[in-house]
Amino acid sequence: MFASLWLLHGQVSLCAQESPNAACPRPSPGAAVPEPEDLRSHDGVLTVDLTVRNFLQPDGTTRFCYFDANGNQSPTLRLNPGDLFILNLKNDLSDSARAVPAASHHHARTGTADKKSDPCQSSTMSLASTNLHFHGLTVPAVCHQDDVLKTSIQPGDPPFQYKFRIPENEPPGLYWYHPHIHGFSKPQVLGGASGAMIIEGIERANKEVAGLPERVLVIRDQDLLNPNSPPNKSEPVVPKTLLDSDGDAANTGTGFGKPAKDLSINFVPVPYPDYPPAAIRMKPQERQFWRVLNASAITYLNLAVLYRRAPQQLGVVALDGVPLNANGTSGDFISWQTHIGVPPGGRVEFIVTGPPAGIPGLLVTRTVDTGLGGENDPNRMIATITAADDAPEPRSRLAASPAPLPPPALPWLGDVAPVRVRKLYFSEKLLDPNDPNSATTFHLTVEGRTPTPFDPDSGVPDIVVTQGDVEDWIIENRSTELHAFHIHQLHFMLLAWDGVPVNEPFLRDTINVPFNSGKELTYPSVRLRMDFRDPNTIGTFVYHCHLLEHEDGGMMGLIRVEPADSVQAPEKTSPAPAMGKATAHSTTSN
Ligand SMILES: [Cu+2]
Repeated sequence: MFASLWLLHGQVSLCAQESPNAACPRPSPGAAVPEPEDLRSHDGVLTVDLTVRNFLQPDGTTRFCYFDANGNQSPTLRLNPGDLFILNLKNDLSDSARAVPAASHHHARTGTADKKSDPCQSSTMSLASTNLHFHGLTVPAVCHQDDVLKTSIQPGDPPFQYKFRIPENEPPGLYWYHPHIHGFSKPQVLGGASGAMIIEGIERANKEVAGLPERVLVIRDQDLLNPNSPPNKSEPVVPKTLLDSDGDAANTGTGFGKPAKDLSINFVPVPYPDYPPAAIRMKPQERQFWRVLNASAITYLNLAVLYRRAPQQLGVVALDGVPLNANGTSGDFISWQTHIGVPPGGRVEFIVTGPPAGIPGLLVTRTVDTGLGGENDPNRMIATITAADDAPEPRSRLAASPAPLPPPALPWLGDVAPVRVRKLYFSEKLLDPNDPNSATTFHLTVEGRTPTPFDPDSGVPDIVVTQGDVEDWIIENRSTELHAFHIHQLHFMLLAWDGVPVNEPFLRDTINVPFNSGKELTYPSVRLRMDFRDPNTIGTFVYHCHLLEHEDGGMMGLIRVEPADSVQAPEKTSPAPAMGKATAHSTTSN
């Protein structure tokens, strides 16, 4: 396998049009859902050699693939708290990728003279550049660890080494890795550049999952395989499909119609318009622990499991890599749900019981209303779930009698008073306000400042925080589409949704911010309690919308967390908008 892949790759470099599938193989629609290869740490160390490659497809799309040293694609990286992690990343991206248009409004730096420059101080961010973000981990935002601002590896560079220790207090759960090159995140992630990462020991946090077989399911999106097909005749007729300014199918508001992107599950595509489901087999009524990552570039999920069309109870144990009982007071808490929203970048880990023999099961995503300006995320099947006595067990099983995790060292975030409140807002602006199809710029702005797209060359933080502090952030959405707020290096707690307090005694790192319908007097918002207490948050990093075309288009901000004993450096200053809220209104699209 290993040798033949390399051989095929050599051929493809010369004639990318002729045998691209062989070089970056993906399962066919309807295939059994494969399990990603597990790479586990040994004696406290996990060393991984990863190569990223891209292959132009006959339909003009480009696949991006991570291969490990044995030719496995997108392996799951499994580490324990305290383990040393060493990842040697080789950039083997080729220029053929130039055929793929990048985000239309990126602010990429494409320096020419620094090809041999330090990848820790790179000014080159192009479609052939790469780096890694370890989404959800509380590790420092410095080069060779989790910096994405200055780290950029070019084709031809020697393997670049990521090396850090997983913090002893990193919560056990599902994390992930993906490239974070500003301006080019969307085409790379949409092409398949992503993989799961597991911090082991969730059975130590919640003994309800001890001994369960575990299954890692990575749901990605990709360009439509059949973009010109009419919807399946079994679907209700929806108004004519419109395209948004990114060229994606716009929200029909019906739950049906052409989706903006196809989905895949562990790389098995589930293409529009018939959505032939992938196949999962389980032993009848077996309890399994499913660890689901939404690695989509722009697609929201709303997962449900149906047996004979009846929604099943899913026992949610963790969100975004953190067990729901991490507050230390809720015992072996499980939240039973019949559907679970997962934004791009989000993770959910839940207990599912297989169907009885003879009862057909389905994993589906229900429609997500992304707002008037959003993409279409319709109802669709993802996989059948078939019960069979001879179904193979998942490769991995959680420990049966684990030692409990030590109690948290810090007071629960929900019990800490914030030292200040900040307000930020998402907004969009059409280049030509009279042309809804003109280019859009995307902004994530601190209240009172002038909305501008993220400038990777500025280096001046939009927000300066002191390590040790806890703050409340109100994130408003002044645009007509849903956004997914994400911040690197830390987790937060949702306190209020659209002004209404919620009881969520658990953490997230990615949260939907409801869209502006234009029918309310105030903008919709979320209120978040942000945790800057961990010393690993010291440094300069980003917060952004996790819809990658928005991130690439500038919907991102820079934060610096200063050491507790330092004098604070100034934040970015800009004149206040001349007309207050009127100016803010003019920045919304439509
Ligand atoms: Cu967004």
